[in-house]
Amino acid sequence: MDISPLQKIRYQYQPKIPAILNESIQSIGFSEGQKTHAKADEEKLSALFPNTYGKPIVTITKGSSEKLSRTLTVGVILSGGQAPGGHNVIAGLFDGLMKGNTASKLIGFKGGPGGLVDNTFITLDKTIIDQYRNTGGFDIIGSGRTKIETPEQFAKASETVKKHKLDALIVIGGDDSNTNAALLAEYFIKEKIPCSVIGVPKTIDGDLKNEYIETSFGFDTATKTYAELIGNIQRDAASARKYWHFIKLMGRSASHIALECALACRPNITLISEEVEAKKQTLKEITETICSIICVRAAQKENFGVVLIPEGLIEFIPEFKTLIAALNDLLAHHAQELNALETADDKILFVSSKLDKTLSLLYQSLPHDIKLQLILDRDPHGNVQVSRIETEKLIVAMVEKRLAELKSQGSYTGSFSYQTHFFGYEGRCAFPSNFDADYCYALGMTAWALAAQGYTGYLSSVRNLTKPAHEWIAGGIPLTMMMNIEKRHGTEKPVIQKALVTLDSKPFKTFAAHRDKWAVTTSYRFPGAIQYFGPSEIADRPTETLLLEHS
Ligand code: FBP
Repeated sequence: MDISPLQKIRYQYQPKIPAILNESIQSIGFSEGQKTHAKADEEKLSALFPNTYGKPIVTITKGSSEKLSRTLTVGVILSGGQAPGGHNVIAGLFDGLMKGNTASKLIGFKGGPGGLVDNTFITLDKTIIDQYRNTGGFDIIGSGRTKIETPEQFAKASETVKKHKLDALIVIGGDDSNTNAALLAEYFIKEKIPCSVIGVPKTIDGDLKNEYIETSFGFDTATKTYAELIGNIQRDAASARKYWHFIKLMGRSASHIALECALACRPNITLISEEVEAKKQTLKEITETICSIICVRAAQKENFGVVLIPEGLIEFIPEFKTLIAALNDLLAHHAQELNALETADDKILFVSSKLDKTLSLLYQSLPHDIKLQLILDRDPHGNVQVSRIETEKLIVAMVEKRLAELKSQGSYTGSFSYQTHFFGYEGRCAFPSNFDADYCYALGMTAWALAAQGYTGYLSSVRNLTKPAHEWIAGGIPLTMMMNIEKRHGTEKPVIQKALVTLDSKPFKTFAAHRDKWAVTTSYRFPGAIQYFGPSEIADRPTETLLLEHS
């Protein structure tokens, strides 16, 4: 592998970790809290998870445990979308295993959960791990979105576990993948397979969080990467003064990424899906809001600006939510008929004929590309692939149309030229920021400690994250505590609840308090590139979201 100068220097970076994880193996112990409860659907969940429901929260403390020095064979899976820091989770896990007992072994299943089902793996030794320390990407073993759900898949996964005599399986994933981890933990106990399952909270979307999981890893680096790009575009917009830039940002459901970028960059307009849903805003109303700001700025001779659009927006606009739910049902029940149709127009016609009148009219009113994007296959977890729906173009089309009307009425005198962008994949494999490099390494080591102690059905947790790393608190949170029952593919399933942006949260309130000013005055901030070296207040600074949430 040809190595860039930055990569070479980053190899030498030693992640900062909670003080307890730096202790000698003889001084590490565990303390357990009260029995836990899910926030919703408690009865159904305790019936579905008779062995793992309600376990206590675990904190790693000073103490002792003979189990930590066990020789272990551990499997690891990277699951779902890439997020910066995944390699450091594996490095932390590996170093933890070696700290416990140098005879321990780490197996990496290739290509996500599918690798466990099919038993495709590599043994991860020091030589391999050292090539990936502090680097972005998931390429050490690859990732995938296979959902382990059929009895055959569970049986095959168990065969793999037995074949390798795995003591533990570490699932590095988002809400869906950790739901899988919870199901596997329960299944292994039921089948008397002595293998712990520990999850690690990953997703750039930032929606796998709660009181004990302060953030998912990757959110920090991804948002800083997007914020750099947005800042650059803002400077370009303010220099050229001729374009409105419409930027769609990743984040399948929650708008945490858009909100964080708004706080970091102060663009003119940021749409927050959760607010759109709460206020039941229609696409027409959203268009009207954007156009009114464009008009005010045009009157100031500022025919430029920046609009941030969360990629999940479309699912939160009430009329589209209903349409997407109907399309989901339709795709679940008529997939074969639809796939058999050859042309795009035939597919659109077929779908229109199956929808009720109101939804059919809405569907037909959409631009041709959006119609097709809305009926693309769902991912294996039943999610609409919002990264493939060009919401930014839909919004621009609506805005352009409305501005033309306003112009003809004499209430808009500006000129409207636009550019559209989508920032998503650009941020998912960046070199992890110091924050993510440290956090991920600590999460990996914590996963080792929990697994060595024999805990199962837990999510690795490192908190107190706005403090210096040595003050971080490591432990485990029962996965069932974060679950509820939701309808997926038309059937009720236990899933980890997504943490959406809440309108009474400090990050949202801070944004809401400033947005009117940011809309009309050009108040841009230019965050610049991620800094890996230099003063800690810059190089180790967490996100604005985390700082506000813990201020
Ligand atoms: P995870 O939830 O698996 O972390 O993935 C998040 C994400 O990056 C979303 O932001 C995006 O919508 C989606 O993955 C894209 O999926 P894919 O990588 O399959 O195109």
